[in-house]
Amino acid sequence: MSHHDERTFVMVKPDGVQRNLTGEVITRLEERGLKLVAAKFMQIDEDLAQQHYGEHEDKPFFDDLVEFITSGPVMAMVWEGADATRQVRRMMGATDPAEAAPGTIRGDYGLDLSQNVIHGSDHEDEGANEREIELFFDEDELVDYARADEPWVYE
Ligand code: RTP
Ligand code: MG
Repeated sequence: MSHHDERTFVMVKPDGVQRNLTGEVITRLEERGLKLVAAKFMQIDEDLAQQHYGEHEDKPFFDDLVEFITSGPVMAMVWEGADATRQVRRMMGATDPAEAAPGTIRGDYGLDLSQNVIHGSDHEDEGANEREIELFFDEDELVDYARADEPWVYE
């Protein structure tokens, strides 16, 4: 990991998995030059969902959010790259797909505020990326490797 790289937590939500968009999301992140360092296809239980979305526990939509994110399997991942957290958020687009720009993942595939395909750590929430990575992955599940194209992608 070079000095300007950071890691961010990304998840294809249950709607994205059901709609066969897992590969599309991975392809977009790969083609953008981000590097995959961990992936886990898994079912989130209620306890993990409540921790992951803990910042929203007082919001009226919290119970629906927990129910939705536990409604089917997700693809949880860690991606690495320069300014990765913010870059992924830009690629995701606005939370509400109706407001998300065309060309963004939510703008192209999102259906509604719940079924918005993808989660990414909030770049405006300091340390959210590291907290979420720790919540979903053990240290030894983060794969340390060099990729052949690393020198030219960011230079
Ligand atoms: P996410 O955490 O899932 O990546 O989404 P986000 O940062 O773009 O949006 P956030 O404010 O963190 O909200 C988390 C998820 O809660 C649902 N939501 N519902 N009914 C509502 O007003 C409302 N607001 C947010 C969305 O599914 C959003 O992705
Ligand atoms: Mg969020």
